[in-house]
Amino acid sequence: MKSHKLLTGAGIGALMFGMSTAAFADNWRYAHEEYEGDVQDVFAQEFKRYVEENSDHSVQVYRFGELGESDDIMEQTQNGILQFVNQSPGFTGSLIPEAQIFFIPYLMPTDMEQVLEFFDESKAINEMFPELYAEQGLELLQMYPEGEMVVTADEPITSPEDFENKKIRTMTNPLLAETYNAFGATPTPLPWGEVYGGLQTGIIDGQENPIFWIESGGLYEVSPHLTFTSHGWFTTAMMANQDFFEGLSDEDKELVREASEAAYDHTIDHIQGLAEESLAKIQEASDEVTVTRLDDEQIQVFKERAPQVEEEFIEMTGERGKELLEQFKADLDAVTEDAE
Ligand code: 6CS
Repeated sequence: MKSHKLLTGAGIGALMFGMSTAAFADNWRYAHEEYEGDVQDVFAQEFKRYVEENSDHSVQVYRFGELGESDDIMEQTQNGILQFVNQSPGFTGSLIPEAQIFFIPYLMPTDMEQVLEFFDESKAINEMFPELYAEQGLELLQMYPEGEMVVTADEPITSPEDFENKKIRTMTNPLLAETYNAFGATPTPLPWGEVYGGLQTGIIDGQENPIFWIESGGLYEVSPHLTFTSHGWFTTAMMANQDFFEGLSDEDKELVREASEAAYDHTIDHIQGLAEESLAKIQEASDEVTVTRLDDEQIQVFKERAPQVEEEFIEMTGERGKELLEQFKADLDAVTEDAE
């Protein structure tokens, strides 16, 4: 009786599922980690536009805070409550340790064109990472950079000595904490929601983020000394719940892939010149802000501390991490050699 009931239920489910993919318009839920007009929102809105203009489906976009913190929206996606999520490796690093590769300092070049070419062509990004995400039930659709990381603090930072006794907020992955340990600071991992208040009350003395976010989140108001350290890029990733994705018709799978391509292209256009515009807005809004750009000699002192973070990455991720790192470096070499 029970199995008969189950079969009937499954049959009805299959029927409904078939109908929903073939005949009905679906409403897909998509959450990201940022606010209106920020880079992840630009991506999500373009994805939504493409899906809605090219199908009968609709996409409901949830921004930061509407469904919780970054870890909450990832959990909701893995549980199938959300169909799509944009979560940055800064947070995914605790779920997929290899994603922490983006936090090995001075691995990526500073030149934006080279960085963009790397994301387009890298085997590590486009072939190896999808497999790692799939192990967590996630269909990785795009990885993309948002901007170069800039440190903000209560004083300008030019050397590891300046970082001494400074509590620097990091996203919640262990390798990024290692980077700030290596830089001479006291790393303080926190979710995003606690950063502005933490800086305001002095619980933390500084943090790192791309300039557009320092401007849009008003971080410069409470952490006015900006240092360009050239040590890395804020990278993010957009993905789908894999069971949901695999259950789509071929036509809808293609639609989702094309929409994520369109969103990627649109977002890459959006980030060109964004850092310069955001810095100009910050300088317009505040007389207190200082901008320090480390020179080659100062950068060298921080760079010398990168190998210990790389070793820690291999320690945390083993053979697979080592293979990923080798491919990542080969892909980067290909891009930087092209430029020579
Ligand atoms: O620092 C953070 O936690 C946030 N930074 C950016 C640029 N996007 C979302 C993330 O939560």
